[in-house]
Amino acid sequence: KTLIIATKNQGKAKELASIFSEDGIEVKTLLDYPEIPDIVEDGETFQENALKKASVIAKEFQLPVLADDSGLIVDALGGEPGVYSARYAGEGKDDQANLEKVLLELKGVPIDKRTARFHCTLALAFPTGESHFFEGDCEGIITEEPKGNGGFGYDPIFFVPEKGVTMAELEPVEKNKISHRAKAIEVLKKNQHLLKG
Ligand code: ITT
Ligand code: NA
Repeated sequence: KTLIIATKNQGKAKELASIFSEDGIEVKTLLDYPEIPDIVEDGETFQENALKKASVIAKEFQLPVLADDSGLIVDALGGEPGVYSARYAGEGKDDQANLEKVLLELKGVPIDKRTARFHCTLALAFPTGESHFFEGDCEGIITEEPKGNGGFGYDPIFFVPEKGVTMAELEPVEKNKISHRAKAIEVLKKNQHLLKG
């Protein structure tokens, strides 16, 4: 059984493949179809962007398609970078530049005001136009320095209180138990019937 996921993000693709493999579901992503052009993410919400990615590819493949729109929400920054998480430091800048910008913006902000959460919206779209959303969050604190080499994106500056380490210091299997992405997939798995047929 194969599920197509409309992502070109290496880190996401790896985590999604690992989580779905527990249920014997094989994942294909847009990394397997390099000829497909980038989808412009101009929505103002995670749902808008996730739905756009999923529905464009569902129409293209004439199959059900899942998409993941996610990001880091920092309370002291009024919710930024939020839906702009992938391009916070500017178009074409990498994950390192994005996390450095968050650290710079938070310079001098005390630990108790550095609360944040990762959010994940999954959209499941069908060629008919039918669609469903599944969401997950993971609470944390933004550190003052990056730590750890695991995961991707903002993981090195995201401290997970119940684990006592950053998301990037967790083993992949540990991250995949507690992450926003894992939680959103848990909700999807409670609606397994949507994946049948
Ligand atoms: P696709 O649209 O191709 O899926 P993307 O990287 O553009 O890939 P988003 O638009 O959803 O994805 O942006 C999400 C950004 O939020 C991503 O680039 C990371 O910087 C960050 N992010 C999402 N999930 C994360 C995680 O588990 N750990 C760390 N950072 C994460
Ligand atoms: Na994107």
